[in-house]
Amino acid sequence: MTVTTKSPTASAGTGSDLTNAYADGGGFAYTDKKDEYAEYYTYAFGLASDQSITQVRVRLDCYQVAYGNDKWSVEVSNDDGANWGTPHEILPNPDGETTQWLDVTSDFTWDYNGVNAIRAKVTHVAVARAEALSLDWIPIEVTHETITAGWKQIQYAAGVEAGAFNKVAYVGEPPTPGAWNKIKQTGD
Ligand SMILES: [Ca+2]
Repeated sequence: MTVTTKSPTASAGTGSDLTNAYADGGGFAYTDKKDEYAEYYTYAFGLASDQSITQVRVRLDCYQVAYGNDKWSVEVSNDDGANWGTPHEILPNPDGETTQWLDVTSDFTWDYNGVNAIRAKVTHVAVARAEALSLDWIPIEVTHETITAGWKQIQYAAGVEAGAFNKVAYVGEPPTPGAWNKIKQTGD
Protein backbone atom coordinates (compact mmCIF):
# COMPACT_ATOMS: atom_id res chain seq x y z
CA MET A 1 0.00 0.00 0.00
CA THR A 2 1.14 3.50 -0.81
CA VAL A 3 -0.41 6.69 0.55
CA THR A 4 -0.08 9.70 -1.75
CA THR A 5 -1.26 13.19 -0.79
CA LYS A 6 -1.55 15.99 -3.31
CA SER A 7 -2.62 19.62 -3.08
CA PRO A 8 -4.70 21.45 -5.69
CA THR A 9 -2.95 23.81 -8.07
CA ALA A 10 -6.01 25.31 -9.76
CA SER A 11 -9.40 26.58 -8.64
CA ALA A 12 -12.60 28.33 -9.67
CA GLY A 13 -15.74 29.52 -7.95
CA THR A 14 -17.48 32.36 -6.16
CA GLY A 15 -15.64 32.25 -2.84
CA SER A 16 -12.70 34.52 -1.98
CA ASP A 17 -8.92 34.04 -2.00
CA LEU A 18 -9.32 30.48 -3.30
CA THR A 19 -5.62 29.97 -3.96
CA ASN A 20 -4.91 30.26 -0.23
CA ALA A 21 -6.24 26.69 0.17
CA TYR A 22 -3.45 25.24 -1.99
CA ALA A 23 -1.08 24.99 0.97
CA ASP A 24 -1.02 24.40 4.71
CA GLY A 25 -0.65 27.81 6.35
CA GLY A 26 -0.17 31.03 4.46
CA GLY A 27 -3.73 32.32 4.60
CA PHE A 28 -7.27 31.08 4.11
CA ALA A 29 -9.80 30.81 1.34
CA TYR A 30 -13.29 31.71 2.54
CA THR A 31 -16.96 31.83 1.66
CA ASP A 32 -19.35 34.15 3.49
CA LYS A 33 -22.52 33.92 1.45
CA LYS A 34 -25.09 31.18 1.02
CA ASP A 35 -24.40 29.01 -2.04
CA GLU A 36 -20.93 30.45 -2.62
CA TYR A 37 -18.66 27.67 -3.78
CA ALA A 38 -15.03 26.89 -4.41
CA GLU A 39 -13.87 24.17 -6.77
CA TYR A 40 -10.33 22.76 -6.54
CA TYR A 41 -8.55 20.75 -9.20
CA THR A 42 -5.33 19.81 -10.96
CA TYR A 43 -4.27 17.64 -8.05
CA ALA A 44 -2.03 15.92 -10.61
CA PHE A 45 -1.75 12.51 -8.98
CA GLY A 46 -0.47 11.02 -12.22
CA LEU A 47 -1.16 7.44 -11.12
CA ALA A 48 -0.12 4.67 -13.51
CA SER A 49 -2.62 2.19 -14.92
CA ASP A 50 -1.32 -0.61 -12.68
CA GLN A 51 -2.55 1.16 -9.54
CA SER A 52 -5.61 -0.17 -7.70
CA ILE A 53 -7.38 2.33 -5.45
CA THR A 54 -8.08 1.38 -1.83
CA GLN A 55 -9.17 4.64 -0.22
CA VAL A 56 -9.79 8.27 -1.20
CA ARG A 57 -10.08 11.00 1.44
CA VAL A 58 -10.41 14.77 1.30
CA ARG A 59 -8.69 16.69 4.09
CA LEU A 60 -10.18 20.01 5.13
CA ASP A 61 -8.22 22.25 7.52
CA CYS A 62 -10.92 24.75 8.35
CA TYR A 63 -12.85 26.81 10.89
CA GLN A 64 -15.65 29.34 11.14
CA VAL A 65 -16.51 32.32 13.30
CA ALA A 66 -16.96 31.48 16.98
CA TYR A 67 -20.75 31.72 17.00
CA GLY A 68 -21.30 30.13 13.59
CA ASN A 69 -23.07 26.92 12.70
CA ASP A 70 -22.87 27.03 8.90
CA LYS A 71 -21.73 24.00 6.94
CA TRP A 72 -19.96 23.15 3.76
CA SER A 73 -21.42 20.67 1.36
CA VAL A 74 -18.42 18.80 -0.04
CA GLU A 75 -18.49 16.88 -3.33
CA VAL A 76 -15.81 15.20 -5.40
CA SER A 77 -15.65 14.47 -9.12
CA ASN A 78 -13.77 11.63 -10.82
CA ASP A 79 -13.95 13.12 -14.33
CA ASP A 80 -12.71 16.70 -14.07
CA GLY A 81 -16.06 18.10 -12.99
CA ALA A 82 -18.42 16.50 -15.53
CA ASN A 83 -20.07 14.46 -12.76
CA TRP A 84 -20.08 14.87 -8.99
CA GLY A 85 -20.57 12.32 -6.23
CA THR A 86 -22.72 12.33 -3.14
CA PRO A 87 -22.79 15.65 -1.24
CA HIS A 88 -21.28 15.34 2.26
CA GLU A 89 -21.89 18.01 4.88
CA ILE A 90 -19.16 19.04 7.26
CA LEU A 91 -19.29 21.57 10.08
CA PRO A 92 -16.16 23.74 10.22
CA ASN A 93 -15.16 23.98 13.86
CA PRO A 94 -16.32 27.29 15.44
CA ASP A 95 -13.50 27.25 18.00
CA GLY A 96 -10.47 27.47 15.72
CA GLU A 97 -8.88 25.55 12.88
CA THR A 98 -9.09 21.77 12.95
CA THR A 99 -8.34 19.02 10.45
CA GLN A 100 -11.37 17.14 9.19
CA TRP A 101 -11.12 14.02 7.03
CA LEU A 102 -13.90 13.15 4.61
CA ASP A 103 -13.85 9.61 3.22
CA VAL A 104 -15.16 9.62 -0.37
CA THR A 105 -14.09 6.07 -1.26
CA SER A 106 -17.72 5.00 -1.70
CA ASP A 107 -18.64 7.93 -3.94
CA PHE A 108 -17.37 6.22 -7.08
CA THR A 109 -15.78 3.00 -8.25
CA TRP A 110 -12.34 4.57 -8.29
CA ASP A 111 -9.62 3.66 -10.72
CA TYR A 112 -6.37 5.41 -11.61
CA ASN A 113 -8.13 7.52 -14.27
CA GLY A 114 -10.68 8.75 -11.75
CA VAL A 115 -7.99 9.75 -9.27
CA ASN A 116 -6.02 11.52 -11.98
CA ALA A 117 -9.14 13.56 -12.86
CA ILE A 118 -10.25 14.23 -9.29
CA ARG A 119 -11.79 17.53 -8.20
CA ALA A 120 -13.21 18.73 -4.89
CA LYS A 121 -15.92 21.35 -4.41
CA VAL A 122 -17.16 23.05 -1.24
CA THR A 123 -20.51 24.87 -1.28
CA HIS A 124 -21.63 27.14 1.57
CA VAL A 125 -24.75 25.94 3.37
CA ALA A 126 -26.04 28.77 5.56
CA VAL A 127 -28.07 27.70 8.58
CA ALA A 128 -29.26 31.09 9.83
CA ARG A 129 -27.46 34.10 8.43
CA ALA A 130 -24.36 33.34 6.37
CA GLU A 131 -21.13 33.38 8.38
CA ALA A 132 -17.56 33.25 7.13
CA LEU A 133 -16.20 29.74 6.58
CA SER A 134 -12.41 29.65 6.27
CA LEU A 135 -10.39 26.97 4.52
CA ASP A 136 -6.66 26.79 5.10
CA TRP A 137 -5.87 23.68 3.01
CA ILE A 138 -7.75 21.09 0.96
CA PRO A 139 -5.39 18.28 -0.07
CA ILE A 140 -6.60 14.83 -1.15
CA GLU A 141 -5.09 11.60 0.15
CA VAL A 142 -5.23 8.41 -1.95
CA THR A 143 -4.23 4.95 -0.76
CA HIS A 144 -3.28 2.69 -3.66
CA GLU A 145 -1.39 -0.47 -4.47
CA THR A 146 0.27 -1.99 -7.49
CA ILE A 147 -1.68 -4.74 -9.19
CA THR A 148 0.70 -7.68 -9.14
CA ALA A 149 1.60 -9.79 -12.16
CA GLY A 150 -1.09 -12.28 -13.08
CA TRP A 151 -3.82 -10.18 -11.51
CA LYS A 152 -6.03 -7.85 -13.43
CA GLN A 153 -8.53 -5.30 -12.26
CA ILE A 154 -11.98 -5.44 -13.80
CA GLN A 155 -15.15 -3.50 -13.17
CA TYR A 156 -18.41 -5.39 -13.22
CA ALA A 157 -21.22 -3.77 -15.18
CA ALA A 158 -23.71 -1.73 -13.16
CA GLY A 159 -26.36 -3.93 -11.62
CA VAL A 160 -24.21 -7.04 -11.74
CA GLU A 161 -22.07 -6.42 -8.72
CA ALA A 162 -22.34 -3.54 -6.30
CA GLY A 163 -19.22 -2.15 -4.80
CA ALA A 164 -15.63 -1.71 -5.77
CA PHE A 165 -13.19 -3.43 -8.05
CA ASN A 166 -12.74 -7.16 -7.71
CA LYS A 167 -9.54 -9.09 -8.12
CA VAL A 168 -9.78 -11.95 -10.59
CA ALA A 169 -7.30 -14.37 -12.05
CA TYR A 170 -7.28 -15.01 -15.78
CA VAL A 171 -6.42 -18.20 -17.59
CA GLY A 172 -4.53 -18.09 -20.87
CA GLU A 173 -4.19 -14.80 -22.68
CA PRO A 174 -4.48 -11.58 -20.66
CA PRO A 175 -7.88 -9.88 -20.84
CA THR A 176 -8.50 -7.51 -23.70
CA PRO A 177 -9.03 -3.95 -22.41
CA GLY A 178 -12.53 -2.67 -23.12
CA ALA A 179 -13.97 -6.06 -24.02
CA TRP A 180 -15.76 -8.77 -22.06
CA ASN A 181 -13.32 -11.52 -21.18
CA LYS A 182 -13.77 -14.99 -19.82
CA ILE A 183 -12.35 -15.01 -16.36
CA LYS A 184 -12.00 -17.35 -13.45
CA GLN A 185 -12.75 -15.80 -10.11
CA THR A 186 -10.55 -17.14 -7.35
CA GLY A 187 -11.34 -15.02 -4.33
CA ASP A 188 -12.58 -11.71 -3.11
CA1 LIG B 1 -3.50 28.03 3.39
